Amino acid sequence: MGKSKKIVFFIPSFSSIEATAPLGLLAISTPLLEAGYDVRIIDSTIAPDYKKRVLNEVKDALCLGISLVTGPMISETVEICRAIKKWNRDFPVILGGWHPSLLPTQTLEAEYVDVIVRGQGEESMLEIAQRLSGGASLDDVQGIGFKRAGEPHFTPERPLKSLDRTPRKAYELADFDAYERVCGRRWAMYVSSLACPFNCAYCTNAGVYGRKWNALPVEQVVQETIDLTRRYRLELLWMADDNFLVDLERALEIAEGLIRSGAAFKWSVQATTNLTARLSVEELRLLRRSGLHQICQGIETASPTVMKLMNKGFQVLPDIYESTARCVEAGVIPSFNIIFGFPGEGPRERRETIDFMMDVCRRFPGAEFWTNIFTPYPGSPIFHRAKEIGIEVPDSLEAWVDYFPRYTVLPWLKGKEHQRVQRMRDYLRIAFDRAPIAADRQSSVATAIKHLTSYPARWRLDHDFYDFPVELWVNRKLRNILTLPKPNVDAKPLEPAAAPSCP
Ligand code: B12
Ligand code: SF4
Repeated sequence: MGKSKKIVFFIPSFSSIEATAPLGLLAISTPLLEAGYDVRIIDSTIAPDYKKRVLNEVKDALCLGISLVTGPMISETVEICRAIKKWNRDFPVILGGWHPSLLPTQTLEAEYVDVIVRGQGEESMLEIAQRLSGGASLDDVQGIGFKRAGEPHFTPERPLKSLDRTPRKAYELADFDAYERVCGRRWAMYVSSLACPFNCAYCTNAGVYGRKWNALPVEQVVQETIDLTRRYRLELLWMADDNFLVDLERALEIAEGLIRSGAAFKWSVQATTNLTARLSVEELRLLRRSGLHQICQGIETASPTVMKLMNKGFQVLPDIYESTARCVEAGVIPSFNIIFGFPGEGPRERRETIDFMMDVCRRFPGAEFWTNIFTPYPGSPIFHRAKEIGIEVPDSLEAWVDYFPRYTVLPWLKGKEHQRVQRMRDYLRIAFDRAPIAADRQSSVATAIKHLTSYPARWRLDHDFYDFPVELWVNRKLRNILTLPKPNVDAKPLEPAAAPSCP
């Protein structure tokens, strides 16, 4: 009997209601589909009975592939791998994505992992499938690790391919109805460029995609995004590019192309503050007319000392004020990320950041901030100093399960001070309005209460006073009582359906 041409992919839940199709798996599916493989994707975010589904689908399959990043996704990964090996210890299990790419040796050491793929997976996964189909050795597949007689064996690195040389993503495998039921909004991610020329100390990107920014041609982006949004009736595209604005002219040409083609969807991008600051009001208006509604920018800190430690020398704070004013004038939401607790940040530096945030939000209603506590991810430049800064590096795949959020409590930010920062972040959440991608399921009463408590929250943030947090208590209670129920979600099995034609 010939080997099966069915490949099963699993993606563990991101534990996020900002649910949409997993691009990594859609990317590696295309070459397989083109080569005649039958691909099934099971996403635990939309399939509560994911374990049963996986075990059912693998029965007549060639192999199972799992996509994961560092953190909670590892929990379901291990659960599924163990279940597979209990059913059939010889069934091939392949792990790909950011975590296996950044920690290949340790990931492959797990007894239930047979193959790991480092970096881009389109060609590697196809070649693995072909070798498994033909019963051949994996020796000549670049960029992977596998076990031979139980011992880990790694092949030479696969050279990075520029984005324009990678295949389209198999969006037709995604069940957008199910994602919409979880998220309340119908949206997708799209990648128009790869890599980022900068090298922030906390960022893992250079470790996988290098620093050579490269992009798809303007015409392709315009045509694909319009086709995608019409075909799947998507209201929003979130560009997962690390730094969309590296080539300003290209960004403006995309906007012109979208307007010319009558695009009717919203889109948002991520870009550094210095590149956003190059846009004039007219250029921002052009982008707005094409549907751009938000530019997400990683300020991360407003302390010059911490900025230097983060290797963010390219960031100029006064420029951020000016570009925020221009964004607001043009109707594009300036959305900012902040990281608290980077090594070297003390109460004084933190205060500089809070003052900056409060000032920006007051001067430019509509600007929004999202805060995090620093987690040192493997592959980031600062991770090389993990031991020195007191981070205990997990010694097995499973030990990374709770790395995030465990390492939001840091050796230099713990106990009362950590509690204080968390409480301050809670006050920042209610002090100013922000709009998540997922539809707001709060009732109008809860929203009104949140709005009322925003005033005392601002006073507290101004005075650095977070004791007796009654407003937080009120908000939490109300959210529990008044938040509208989330629908029960289950997806139809994702089968390789023929892509519907564009209207
Ligand atoms: C979109 C995104 C999200 C979305 C995901 C939505 C969704 N439905 O997928 C959301 C907002 C939910 C999210 C959450 C988080 N994210 Co995120 N996210 C991204 C982002 C911007 C894009 C990912 C993407 O789709 N890329 C496009 C696809 C095509 O590329 P790819 O994923 O790299 O896939 C390729 C290869 O990796 C490989 N591959 C991938 N999977 C597989 C599987 C197999 C079997 C094989 C063979 C190959 C393979 O082949 C693919 C094609 O070449 C990346 C940054 C980036 N530049 O990629 C960060 C990133 C992946 N996220 C990251 C992090 C840290 C998080 C959070 C932990 C953040 C947080 N503190 O909350 C959470 C995770 C929470 C959790 N529960 O685990 C880190 C991961 C670092 C790490 N060491 O793992 C990244 C790299 C950002 C960064 N620069 O640090 N994220
Ligand atoms: S600008 Fe963003 S993507 Fe680029 S290195 Fe810094 S954090 Fe990473």
